[in-house]
Amino acid sequence: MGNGWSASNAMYSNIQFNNRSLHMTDTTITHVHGRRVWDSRGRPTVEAEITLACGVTGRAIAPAGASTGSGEALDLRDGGAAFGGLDVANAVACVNGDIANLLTGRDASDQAAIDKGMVELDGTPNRGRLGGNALVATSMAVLHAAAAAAGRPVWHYLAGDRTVRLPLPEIQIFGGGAHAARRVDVQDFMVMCPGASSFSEALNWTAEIYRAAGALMKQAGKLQGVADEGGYWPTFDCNEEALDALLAAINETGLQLGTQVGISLDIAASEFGRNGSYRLALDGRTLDTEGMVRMLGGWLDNYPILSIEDPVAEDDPAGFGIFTKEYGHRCQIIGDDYLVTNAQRVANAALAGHANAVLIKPNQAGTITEAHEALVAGKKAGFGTIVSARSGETEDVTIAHLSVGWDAGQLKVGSFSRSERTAKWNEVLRIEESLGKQAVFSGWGALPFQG
Ligand code: 2PG
Ligand code: MG
Repeated sequence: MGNGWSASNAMYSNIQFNNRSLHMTDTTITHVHGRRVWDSRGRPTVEAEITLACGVTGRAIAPAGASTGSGEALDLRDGGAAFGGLDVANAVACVNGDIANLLTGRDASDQAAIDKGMVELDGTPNRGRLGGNALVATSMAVLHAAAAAAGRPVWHYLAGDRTVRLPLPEIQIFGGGAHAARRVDVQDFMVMCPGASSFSEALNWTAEIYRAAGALMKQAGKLQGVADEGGYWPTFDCNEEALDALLAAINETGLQLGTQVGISLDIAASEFGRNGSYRLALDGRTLDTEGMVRMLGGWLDNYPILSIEDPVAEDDPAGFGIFTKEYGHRCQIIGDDYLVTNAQRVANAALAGHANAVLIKPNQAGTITEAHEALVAGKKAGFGTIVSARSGETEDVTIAHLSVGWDAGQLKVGSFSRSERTAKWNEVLRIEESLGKQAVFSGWGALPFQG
């Protein structure tokens, strides 16, 4: 299967084969190169390129969040006047300097040792010295190089002989929150199609919903372009109006609510809540934890919602506990800002009953190894595991491979427009095609409750 996969049939495979017949050859790192490239918000970011003794090269680009958890690995930004202080010259210099010195001569196939070495070299709890952006780009590039040396696509290199499933996609229809100037409080209004029979069918259904939502917005005179992740700009007067519009769009397609298609929300409550106090921008209300739980519970009763991410803020573990106890049996409850792709936090939350799913963002952790540890901790706890993009993305498709190779079950990438989003969906389509009859779609089985 891996041998049938060629870099040329992928739009951006991150892998360059200098000699396609090479397999399991010398995986010693001979060259590490960092460069500045640009992300989907037009901001600078870090690309790393790793060359091995056998001649293959792996390449990867760091993404960037806007609604970040305080416990995330810190991106190293230059400050100053240029590009709003967001330049990454220092992070690129770290790749070309300290990181290159550390990794040159090391074995790329020992990802754990590579990542441990970089974390130790950084020496800070938040990756602030070398930069989470420098680390994650390098860590992912090492993975791509090792996979290329093995002659396998990344997902297959990671999975080995284990069975994998194609992920259930979580796709944004309306943007909001920090990705749309806080036009509405909720950050992501998304759909999930667990009733589809395949990954590609789930995309077909979502495409129809996305189209219908755009047409309805246009009809209502409310179409005003798209937000950061490609979901329609949310010209709504209240959060519920967005939910109603989403329902109307799904109904237009004739798909069955609750059995074929459901709604998924990322409340991203850390963006408007602190110390148990939540200020809603739309109507000026301030809710306490109890009020938030009641409002979201009301939405769960009135709409076919299958998943809610960060229902309360990262500093409100008690709120996570109350919400999970009340609704965890019928809804996926995801910790993002709260769990920040950290294995220890996931294990603690599972013990305390504080969520039943975890978002896996490699750049929150800083390295591939740590992101994988968080995913394993989630699986061990029976959590849903969702590999996720950031709101600032690029053509890099690494996460598509992680979602399949790690058998995460779910993938969240943003909307159904903008090439940095469709690059990921399209890459999973290619993987699905390469699997042929062996392709299994996770569907309902990916969710941590009985659908
Ligand atoms: C999130 C992500 C993606 P950001 O909160 O889950 O929607 O946003 O990358 O801005 O943190
Ligand atoms: Mg989130």
